[in-house]
Amino acid sequence: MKMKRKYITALSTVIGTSLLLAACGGGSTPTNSGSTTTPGAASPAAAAKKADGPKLNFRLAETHPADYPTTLGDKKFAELVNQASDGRIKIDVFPASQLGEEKAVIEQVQLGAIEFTRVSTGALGGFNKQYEVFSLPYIFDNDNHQWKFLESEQGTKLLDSLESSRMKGLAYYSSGARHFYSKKPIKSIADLKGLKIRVIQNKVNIDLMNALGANATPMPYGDVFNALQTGVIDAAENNYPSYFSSNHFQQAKNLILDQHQRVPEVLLISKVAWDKLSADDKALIKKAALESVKTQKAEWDKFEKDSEAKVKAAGVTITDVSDLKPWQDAVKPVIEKYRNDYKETLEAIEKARK
Ligand code: GTR
Repeated sequence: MKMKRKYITALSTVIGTSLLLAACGGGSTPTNSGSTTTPGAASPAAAAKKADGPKLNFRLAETHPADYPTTLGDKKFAELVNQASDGRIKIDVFPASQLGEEKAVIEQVQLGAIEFTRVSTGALGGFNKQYEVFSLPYIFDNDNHQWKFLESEQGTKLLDSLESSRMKGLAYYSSGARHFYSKKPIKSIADLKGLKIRVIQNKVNIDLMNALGANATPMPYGDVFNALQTGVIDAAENNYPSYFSSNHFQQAKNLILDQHQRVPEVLLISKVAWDKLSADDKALIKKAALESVKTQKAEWDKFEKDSEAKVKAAGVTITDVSDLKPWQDAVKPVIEKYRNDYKETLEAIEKARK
């Protein structure tokens, strides 16, 4: 599986997407909505397609496996788009990083080679500075607080600001709280000292690990399991669903519920693909994305509980943090360092708290 994933990623990068599409048994690059293919110009595969088949065929890249809540959200989105367009628009969801790791996928999305993706705002922080705000520690009290902000005017503005990075944000998805997990026992901040901790690549994450006395080691999500196994890293951090579904819990059996970040997910489309769509298609895609949030949230709540139960049953040592204050104090300098850069957003987050 690992080999296959890497192989497909390399294939996609080296020889471009057209061959990959053929290998995957279909797909066509977007044409203007409603337009028909010029007779004679179509590929044999396209010509063989039934006349009443989809006119627009897109790909959606997803890091997580097929049963993960974000993937179920993606699939709901694809289904709603297909229904609302009477089968004219088909979006194929490629789970389990089949189209590449998040950073590589975002680059392809910027070029228009992949049309849709669902990624973490943590990964977007490496491409759009405004998104680093979500990696700041303890800025949200809980999921409700976060959703109040995400659905506010400023939250929507942030989603729209992706256009400057050649993407168009469609909707936010839930992602819970992130916690540290390590091969060695971690019972307090002091235990993080000197640990090599894998993070999603962005500047805030590096500052955050430094503030906690640890060493940040950015690497793709798909490499973390092996890196833990071989001792390249000592620890990593994520939410319950990722900790469980990635099997990281098998390698790093000590989890501390410090809730240092709440980093939402984003469903987005390439600006290249977006600009080719008709106004009607833009509207139905946006509507379907927002409608799919309900499914994703419900699946998230279920999977989060289920993951917690499963890692407990697997014998993971879990340390609860009853007082977050020492953690919040330790990372305050990170927030102060970035306060001016994200002034407007941080104020809106503060407002959403009340
Ligand atoms: C998960 C997130 C993924 C990916 C991963 C990571 O929580 O859903 O999209 O960003 O974290 O740590 O790389």
